[in-house]
Amino acid sequence: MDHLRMVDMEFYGYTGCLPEEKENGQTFVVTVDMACNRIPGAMTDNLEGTINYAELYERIKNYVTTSKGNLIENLAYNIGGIVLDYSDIPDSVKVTVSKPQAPVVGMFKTMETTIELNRVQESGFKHSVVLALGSNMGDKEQYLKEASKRLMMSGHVQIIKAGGLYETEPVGYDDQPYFYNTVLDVKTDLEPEELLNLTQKIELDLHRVRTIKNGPRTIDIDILLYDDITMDSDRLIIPHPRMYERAFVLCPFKDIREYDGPVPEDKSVKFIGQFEF
Ligand code: PH2
Ligand code: MG
Ligand code: MG
Repeated sequence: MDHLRMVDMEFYGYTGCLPEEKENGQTFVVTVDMACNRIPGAMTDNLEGTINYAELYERIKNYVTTSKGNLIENLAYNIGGIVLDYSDIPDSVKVTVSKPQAPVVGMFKTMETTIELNRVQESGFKHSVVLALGSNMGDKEQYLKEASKRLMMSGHVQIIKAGGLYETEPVGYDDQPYFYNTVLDVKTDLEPEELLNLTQKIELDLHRVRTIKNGPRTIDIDILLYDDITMDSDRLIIPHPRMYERAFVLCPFKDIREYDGPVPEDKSVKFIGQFEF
């Protein structure tokens, strides 16, 4: 086995179960150990044949410094997902995350977890999907959080990253409250229509009642992109046909994906903060 290791990368992050950890943050030390039968670049001396650790570093840094989950285990698991997503070269990855300043009274060197992922085991979640979430009834932020939680609890969706949370002017049907909108970058093992069944079930369970088209809703979950497929069935059009006409989609979308196209300016969209799922 060949290995490429990124050792003791230090970041300031906000993962932790206690509110003060999410609020004040602390130092995280991350080691990523990638293994591959033979790293092609070892023979070819060509950067194409290996993992560009500078670029991967930026992705890991971006994730660790913006994520506000509870557990270092989950942080490590998601870093593993980012690594396997970034490059086809590693067959497996071992991620160690430690918090040397964990809020525990007593003497210790660090609090640490190691999570191992290999491609075969993870290939179940091989589809890359972007979901758009919106709510304009009740506790809007709570509805977005609850929907994210239910997606994860389904066992079929892993949230890789969330965009910002935005307060947005209604589009389409004007006489209704402002929305909260965000987008999620997720991995799933579900086919498009199976994923739609799940999102519709979550919408129903969260008391969404369909009355007026484009009218008020506790929660709306739309599939924007699914890998790079295009489809047009009775139930589902992918990419979402109106996504490029809507600033409430494109603003959070730009937080998670490369997008240089135009963003309509006819409706107001106000950034509130990073969406904490
Ligand atoms: N969703 C719609 C129609 N109009 N406007 C805003 N601002 N945000 C939404 O999520 C939204 C909308 C249909 O799903
Ligand atoms: Mg919608
Ligand atoms: Mg919808």
